[in-house]
Amino acid sequence: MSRSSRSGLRRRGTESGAIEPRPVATNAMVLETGGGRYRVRFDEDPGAPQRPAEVEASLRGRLKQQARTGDRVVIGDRVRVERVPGDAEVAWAIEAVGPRTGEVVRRGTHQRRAKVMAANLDRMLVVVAAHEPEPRLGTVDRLLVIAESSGIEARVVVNKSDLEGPGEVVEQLTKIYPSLGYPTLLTSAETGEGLETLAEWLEGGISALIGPSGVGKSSLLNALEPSLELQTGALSRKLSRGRHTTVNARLIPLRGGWVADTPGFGDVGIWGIDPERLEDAFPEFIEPARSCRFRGCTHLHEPGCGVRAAVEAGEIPASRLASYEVLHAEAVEGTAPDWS
Ligand SMILES: Nc1nc2c(ncn2[C@@H]2O[C@H](COP(=O)(O)OP(=O)(O)O)[C@@H](O)[C@H]2O)c(=O)[nH]1
Ligand SMILES: [Mg+2]
Ligand SMILES: [Zn+2]
Repeated sequence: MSRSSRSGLRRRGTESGAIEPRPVATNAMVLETGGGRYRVRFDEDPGAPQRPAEVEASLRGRLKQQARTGDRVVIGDRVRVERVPGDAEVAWAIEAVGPRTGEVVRRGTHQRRAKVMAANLDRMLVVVAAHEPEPRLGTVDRLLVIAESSGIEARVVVNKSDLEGPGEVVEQLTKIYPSLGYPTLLTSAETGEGLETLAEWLEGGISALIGPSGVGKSSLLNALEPSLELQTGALSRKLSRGRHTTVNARLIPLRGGWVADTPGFGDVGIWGIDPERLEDAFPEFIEPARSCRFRGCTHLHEPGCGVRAAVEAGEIPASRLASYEVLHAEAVEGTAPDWS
């Protein structure tokens, strides 16, 4: 399936919360953030054998000014880290942030400001459960749009394949998404089904598992790497939240790659997508949209719409057009439901 360029999908002038990136020579990647401290991992460098592999760093100068006004350095960021001169203790500071690709943005809770969750993601795995919670096609579409609008390769994971649900939606999931070009995998953290393929999907680069609470994202990672001991179960999460436990955003090493573990990464609203560019996040709309009678057809109500004709002809699943309509309205409003 041919994929269009996703650059320009974002509304121009939308504040992404990103620190102004500069083309700098970076030497490290941010692994963990929280409380104004940043754990970074240096790139391998034979010329710097005395340097530790990982250090905790603070932000320096201009970056700190920006950070105070809400901009942030996030996990996955490529950074330039240097020793702070004249410090008795060995101290390190982030001096600059490199340009980002694959930046994931969500709406901040109770605020109209975008929040960058992670930078430089190579792929997103949209995770739903076959049962408990019941899968919804609209949720998958929403999360795929977030991946597409960030220019990130996306795949679909249907976990809890061991549970007997109504089955009908699972059948739709495994039929619809592969036909749209999204590889789709059935997994079970309980029986181990699909885990070897999942491990292959996570190999190399930075991945993020996104999806509603309780679908088994943490369980899947634990099943692949038991030493992670990630907390699982909706109940325990609520308890920890009540105790004001700070959970940092971090990158977890897994099978030669990295997986983003970010609080609040599960339920995301779309942010800053230009309604006119939303169709670009629906790759199967591109071809039929060429035959829309009107230029700039929104595919909502115009006569002679090629996309709606393709839906009527059964070439595009009706659920995709329904999701497009919901997300288009949200993009126009510039808001998203608060899922927390
Ligand atoms: N039957 C079954 N239960 C699962 C599976 N994966 C996770 N669970 C259960 O679903 C609940 C939520 O899992 P969790 O990993 O915390 O979901 P997360 O919120 O997406 O990280 C836990 O009680 C898990 O034991 C699975 O493949 N099969
Ligand atoms: Mg979890
Ligand atoms: Zn149209």
